[in-house]
Amino acid sequence: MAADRMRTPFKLAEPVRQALAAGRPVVALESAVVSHGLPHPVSLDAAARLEAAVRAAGAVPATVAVLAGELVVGASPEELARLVEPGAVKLAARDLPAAVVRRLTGGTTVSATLAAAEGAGIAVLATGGIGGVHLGAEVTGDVSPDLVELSRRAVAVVCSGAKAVCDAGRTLEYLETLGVPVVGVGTGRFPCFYAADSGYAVPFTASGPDEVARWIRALRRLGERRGLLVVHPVPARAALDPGTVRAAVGQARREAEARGVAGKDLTPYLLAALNRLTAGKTLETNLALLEANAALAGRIATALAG
Ligand code: PSU
Ligand code: MN
Repeated sequence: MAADRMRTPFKLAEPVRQALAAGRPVVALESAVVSHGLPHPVSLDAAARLEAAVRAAGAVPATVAVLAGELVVGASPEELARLVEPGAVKLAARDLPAAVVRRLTGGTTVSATLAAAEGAGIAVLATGGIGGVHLGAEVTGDVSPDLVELSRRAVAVVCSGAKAVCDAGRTLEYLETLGVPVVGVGTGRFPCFYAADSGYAVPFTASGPDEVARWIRALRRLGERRGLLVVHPVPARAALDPGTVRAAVGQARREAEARGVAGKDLTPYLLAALNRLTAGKTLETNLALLEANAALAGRIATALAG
């Protein structure tokens, strides 16, 4: 047991362990969206819906979280409930050692979830939007560690582009610099989270989950240990008008600046502000795209296992 622990510094839930051992499809889900991205208690309900969407696509969900210093891959509903309690923190990849030493409890961002997924041998991860190059990064230097982690973990990430508070063009440039392949599913455009088109094209379009699975296999055959960014636009029925989003993002950023919000507190602050400024519309859209991305990730994992 002790030796086991040293080889696998995380707790693998039994259904996830069994699926991985049998070569059945598994999808990793981040949990910063539960602890910090969505209001409580809606966020717990959303976590359950994302897991259900993965299951409906034929795969096993593995929501990653840190509970009292233990990295858990495949958190139970009871474990996830601890992420909406006071004191739960937002954990990026670089925060994991601190979380272990200080026995913290928190939601993992895409960067930390990528580290856990690769360690567990999970090939596909789903999220709403990755962190990217923030608007104004030329001054603040705020570039999400999600991008760097994507370039060094052999995990495909399904998302609706970068969060609306990011600069889509600069995010795409940075992904190119890092050597992260980007592929659109059912779109030739880089999505803008709440809106389907950021105004930028993606380098390649895949016809569906089977073709994405072929991309993942090709990366492996090439001996690459880097990720793949799979972008999937928000479902049309839930998409918001880009102009409305841009105006709300501008207002939210001005508020954050006036209050001196920065660093990893910025994203949660902006998301909450957007929800308030759009009278809940961004929340509805966020839930719709999260669910659609979880379902697509499940289909990709299934195609990869088949
Ligand atoms: N997208 C959302 N809600 C979120 C996030 C993304 O709709 O809460 C989270 C993800 O966990 C992502 C993180 O990895 O924000 C990025 O944060 P930062 O910009 O601080 O790197
Ligand atoms: Mn940041």
